[in-house]
Amino acid sequence: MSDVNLDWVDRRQLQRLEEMLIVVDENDKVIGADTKRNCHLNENIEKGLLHRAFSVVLFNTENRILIQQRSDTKVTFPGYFTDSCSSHPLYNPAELEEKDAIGVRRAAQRRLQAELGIPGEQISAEDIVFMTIYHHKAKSDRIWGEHEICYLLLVRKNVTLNLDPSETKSILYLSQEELRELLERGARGEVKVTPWLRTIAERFLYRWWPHLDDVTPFVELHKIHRV
Ligand code: DMA
Ligand code: MN
Repeated sequence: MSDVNLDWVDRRQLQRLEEMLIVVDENDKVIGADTKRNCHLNENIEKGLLHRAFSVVLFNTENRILIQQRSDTKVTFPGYFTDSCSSHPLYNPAELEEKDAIGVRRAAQRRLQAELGIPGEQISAEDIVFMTIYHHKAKSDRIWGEHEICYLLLVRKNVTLNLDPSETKSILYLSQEELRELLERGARGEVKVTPWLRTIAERFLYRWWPHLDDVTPFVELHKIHRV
């Protein structure tokens, strides 16, 4: 590991590399645990290592989506514009619990508080709707990347924010048209946009957006989209 340069990463992000994540197979069956560090090294991903994750898309009551710009000191995808909050459930009993995806929804509540400072009482696990799952792989740089079975979670709520600068540099609330423009600027290389934000928008969000009052027809609990 001595050849891995982490000079730009802050201390808290370095400590978080020791978190224990949930290792799964391609059908999301739990097969073990490994560190956040090992799960995100391309050399392990190339051998098939896959972990459980989640993406939250948070809309306010004006139907604008919260987009965050990741901190410049994150290990993967620093400074990129991305979904509202993405992270991983940890390998502990509360976050491993699979009934109604409650473990993943608990993890989402924890990270909405940690990254964006949303008070726990403003978003309960019941406010977090499990929509579907996608399986994605993406390189951040030569060393680091993602390979995840990712639960896509939707929240529609007005919330108060208090950003943690080690996680999140800034946020925007965008209309559908403004998100399209951001992705176009990303495609032209004017801003950096995470590959999974583009995937989520194109595969799911543009279809859901006109129906945010009732997204239940779009819920696909037993499907894993391969993207
Ligand atoms: C990982 O997100 C999850 C996805 C869906 C790419 P992340 O790198 O923001 O994780 P964390 O916030 O735990 O560092
Ligand atoms: Mn990950």
